[in-house]
Amino acid sequence: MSRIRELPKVELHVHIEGTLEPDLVLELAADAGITLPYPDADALRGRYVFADLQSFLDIYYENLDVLRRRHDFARLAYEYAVRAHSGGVVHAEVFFDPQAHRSRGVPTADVVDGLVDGFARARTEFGFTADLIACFLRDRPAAEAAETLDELIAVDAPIIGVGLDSAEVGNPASPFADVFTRAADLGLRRVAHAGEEAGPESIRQAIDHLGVDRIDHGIRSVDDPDLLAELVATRMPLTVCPLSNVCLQAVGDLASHPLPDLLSAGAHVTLNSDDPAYFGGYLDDNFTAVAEQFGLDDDTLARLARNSVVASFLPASRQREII
Ligand code: ES4
Ligand code: ZN
Repeated sequence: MSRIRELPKVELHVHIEGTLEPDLVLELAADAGITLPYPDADALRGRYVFADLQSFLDIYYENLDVLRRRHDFARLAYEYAVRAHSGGVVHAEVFFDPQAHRSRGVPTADVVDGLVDGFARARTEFGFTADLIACFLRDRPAAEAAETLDELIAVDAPIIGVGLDSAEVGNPASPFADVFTRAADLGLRRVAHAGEEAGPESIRQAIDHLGVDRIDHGIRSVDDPDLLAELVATRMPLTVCPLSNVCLQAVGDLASHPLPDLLSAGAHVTLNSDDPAYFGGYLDDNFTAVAEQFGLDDDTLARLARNSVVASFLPASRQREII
């Protein structure tokens, strides 16, 4: 469907570390003299069969070893921007995981400066823009999230918001309430992964304890009609990632994805790629997959694209330009 690429879109749920393509893993490893336990990119890709979120996270964190220098993060950001832009993404609000790099001895300043370098190049070359959202790891202590926020402030990181990601089941949002309140007091936006693997109560916690502006995933809201009605009434954006949900077996297959139920309930749904290097596609691929699976008409596809602009943290003036 060529029309999908032509629709101007904003991507609201993409982990920059999840855009690390196997070819780039190999290239960066060769540059840094790192010996990998597999011979080539196809062998690495062959390991991308996931039973659940944790089995994906294990490989995702392992691959980060090749990202060491500021320049590596610049390359990562630039390559994502090139690919996303080719599919009609004009702006992205991009997650990164400072703790996953700091714990490996990579300074947060190098991570942030590298991402800023890569996106600055994309902006100059083809007008693509990006903003950064720092995610705290929910399977690490809340005190570490607080230290991470301190460090982001200390290095003057140009972030627009904070998020919460990593393993959801068994790691509730409530311990992160204080660090999210502090972020809000600093004028930062707040988002959190919720209702991806855990149930509706996880979404409820993100709203009540973290005061989020958007819910990342949120698909399990369909299991609680009262919650779903509330999300609809408050126009709470959901950053839904269909190919991710299939790959991580959050849904049995694409045909049983709750996207049509969310749409018919009137939820503020946006489509996103999550970790496109791992889940079989970028944003345009996610649009194409659901358009074909559910027979979505052009009006619905245009509505989904428009939702992504409206749910973004861009100023209203830029939103109007994009729409
Ligand atoms: C993630 Cl798919 C997903 N869920 C939770 N945390 C993540 N970090 C990177 N990808
Ligand atoms: Zn995610």
